[in-house]
Amino acid sequence: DSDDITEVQNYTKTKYAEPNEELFGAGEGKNIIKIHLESFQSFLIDYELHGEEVTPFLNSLVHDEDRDFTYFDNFFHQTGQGKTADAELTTDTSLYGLSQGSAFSTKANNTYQALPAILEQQQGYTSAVFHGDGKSFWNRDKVYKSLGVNEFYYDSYYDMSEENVINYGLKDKPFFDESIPYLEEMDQPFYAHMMTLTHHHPYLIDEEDATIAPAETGDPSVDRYFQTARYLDEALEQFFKDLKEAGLYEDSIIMIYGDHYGISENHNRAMKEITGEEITPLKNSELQRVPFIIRVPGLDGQGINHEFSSLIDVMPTLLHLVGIDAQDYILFGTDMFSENHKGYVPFRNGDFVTEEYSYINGIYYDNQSKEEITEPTEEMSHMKETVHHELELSDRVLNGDLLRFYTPNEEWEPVNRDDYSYPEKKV
Ligand code: GP9
Ligand code: MN
Repeated sequence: DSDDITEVQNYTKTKYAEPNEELFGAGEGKNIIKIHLESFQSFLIDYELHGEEVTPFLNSLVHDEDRDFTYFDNFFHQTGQGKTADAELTTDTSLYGLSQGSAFSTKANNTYQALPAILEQQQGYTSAVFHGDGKSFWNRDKVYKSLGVNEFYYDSYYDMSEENVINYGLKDKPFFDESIPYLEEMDQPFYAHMMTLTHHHPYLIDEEDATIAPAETGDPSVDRYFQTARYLDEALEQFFKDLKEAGLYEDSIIMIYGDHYGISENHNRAMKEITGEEITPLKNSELQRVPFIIRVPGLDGQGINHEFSSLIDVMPTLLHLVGIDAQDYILFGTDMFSENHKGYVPFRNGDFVTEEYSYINGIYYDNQSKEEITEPTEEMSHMKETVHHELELSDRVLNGDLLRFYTPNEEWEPVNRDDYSYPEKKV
């Protein structure tokens, strides 16, 4: 009830990190193009296979001489069973996914105070999601109404003929290519969420799309993982060219993130070959890094930023960049550019990592020495309690539909689901 929301509110208010003054509002009025790299883990960045870079284009953004981009190399995903859907939920609401099942499936009709709705109400943004799969996968057509997503471009908006499709749906190259005209038509400023799909387990790829030989571990999905990553990298490079040609690049915040791991613990033998290291529980947690890369027009990038950060931090970071104070909202993350950003990363199962140490399966490890910490400090156990409390509060918000009882500010209007519909494309 409303007492519960007060407790949550007290917690998130205390956690709040005030914006970095230089960056607050630096992207005001700019389009936001948020690019979801399916199943993309950070170990792919700069990885060389057969003496070749796997993702030369992404690497060029990371090592950008012109310093347009900032790459967070200690950024983690926090998804649970909801996988992609959890990454969507977390980046658009700064809530954690549920410990079991997916909130997209079970909490579609909840009240949310999500990024699309806030951007529209506060700054007149139009929002859209682009994804080359059926509209009801992960219950998206229901959930997006609650998030306030104005338009949803799904399979019926794309040419789904056989040569364009593999695995779950549309290949990334035609996906980006066919999305450009829709982006051009959108009212600006817009918030566009581009969700790729080809780099998804079991990493199927047609021969003509494979431009790097598979790895040679003998584990087929690990071996192909590099081929679909290369394909995604090429698709992205072309998309950047097309955005520039359409005049949509310069004036847009471009944000790229990986949604979750692609190689599970079932592939530890092959991953030992790939990484040259035994996949211990600690090493596995290190592998939960996914890329976060961002460019804000008119602002110099920072090159590589080592701040420990995660999907939960995306929404407050974006809000501050466009000049909306995150303080009004119930958000569990903090602005990654803030001096007071909270650099601990809770995983959905209660494990967590910080810059110095990690807590995995009930054991604390020193990140440097990789050794078990046999006598954890009080600060460490306190951090564990904080993480567990935080996850529990987030669960309470979802399970109790608590945002019903919360009014962020005078301007806030609860989202009316009836205002949204995602009809098939008219032909
Ligand atoms: C399906 C896609 C995959 O549309 O988003 O979801 P995942 O299996 O990664 O959760
Ligand atoms: Mn996914």
